Amino acid sequence: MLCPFCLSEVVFQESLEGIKVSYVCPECKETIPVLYVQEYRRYPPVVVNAIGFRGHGKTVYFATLFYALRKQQLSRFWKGFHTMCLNEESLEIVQNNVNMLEKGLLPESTPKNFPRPTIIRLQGIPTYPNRTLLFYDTSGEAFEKASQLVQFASFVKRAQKVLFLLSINDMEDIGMDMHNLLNTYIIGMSALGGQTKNQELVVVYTKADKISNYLDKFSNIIEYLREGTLDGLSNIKNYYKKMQEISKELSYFTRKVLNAHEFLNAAEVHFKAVNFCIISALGANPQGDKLAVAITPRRIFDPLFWLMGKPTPWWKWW
Ligand SMILES: Nc1nc2c(ncn2[C@@H]2O[C@H](COP(=O)(O)OP(=O)(O)OP(=O)(O)O)[C@@H](O)[C@H]2O)c(=O)[nH]1
Ligand SMILES: [Mg+2]
Ligand SMILES: [Zn+2]
Repeated sequence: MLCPFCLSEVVFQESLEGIKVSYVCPECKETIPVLYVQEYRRYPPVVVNAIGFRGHGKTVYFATLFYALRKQQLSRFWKGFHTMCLNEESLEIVQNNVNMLEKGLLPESTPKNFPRPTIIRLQGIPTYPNRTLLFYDTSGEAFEKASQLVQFASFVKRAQKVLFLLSINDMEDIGMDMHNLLNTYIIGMSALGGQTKNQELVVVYTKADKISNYLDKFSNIIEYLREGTLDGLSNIKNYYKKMQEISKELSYFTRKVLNAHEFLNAAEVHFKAVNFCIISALGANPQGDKLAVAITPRRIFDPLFWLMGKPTPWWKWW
């Protein structure tokens, strides 16, 4: 089983103290949530990662995702849907993020260290099997140098799909910055002994509310964003099809508008697949470190669906 703290493949050690059962990782000695171990096969883990430069929206994205999963009453669209935090620490993180956003506050820049995961189960999304999501968020500084990535972001090696979060307005030389991030990632992964060829890359353009000037010829994408986050969720199969369409348009946008030719060419060679999506976690530009209006996230489930893969009818799960 995958240890959520050190990401080694291990057999957890069980110990009984009176009637209390606990599990410990033999590698990192962390205590593992009991439900994680006992129901590992029913809720397999997915490594949710966010790779990107400082200030490009990684932490805010995760915060709004926790907010949406907890507060947007998704069971209106998906009968039986619910989330479950697997330890106290994760529940606290989720609650703190929800409270913070409701008060109109934003998270601080993330310190550079090997992150502890936020562990959340998802259950009841139609056509998707149950999953345990392991969210890892570290400082963008960890992605500026391959040696830093190896030290602070080695969780990427265990990810089947990797999310590159890129804020177009926060890059000086877009094509080169994108290419540099990819290059750093590829060197880091090779130093970790990982194979990017076995991974899928998902490029997530963040802060979409700030890039309308880039998108003026892409009315389909503007309309898709305008419709919000919840539109279309009740029909996952169609939702996924639409995501694929948007991905193709964003690939074209990356080549023709952003001129990120080398990034695209290199990504296609080094990854099993490359897909694109676009989000606005906040829905509007904040004023300093505060929100001027309540958050209205746009399309923030798309990266999550790309991570979880193609929806499959339940009879094909076996
Ligand atoms: N307009 C707009 N601004 C955003 C959005 N998301 C994040 N921001 C702004 O970007 C800032 C940085 O976002 P973070 O999520 O903290 O960035 P990060 O990638 O985690 O940065 P590090 O932790 O330093 O690596 C926030 O404080 C917001 O001001 C968005 O959807 N729209
Ligand atoms: Mg951060
Ligand atoms: Zn461990």
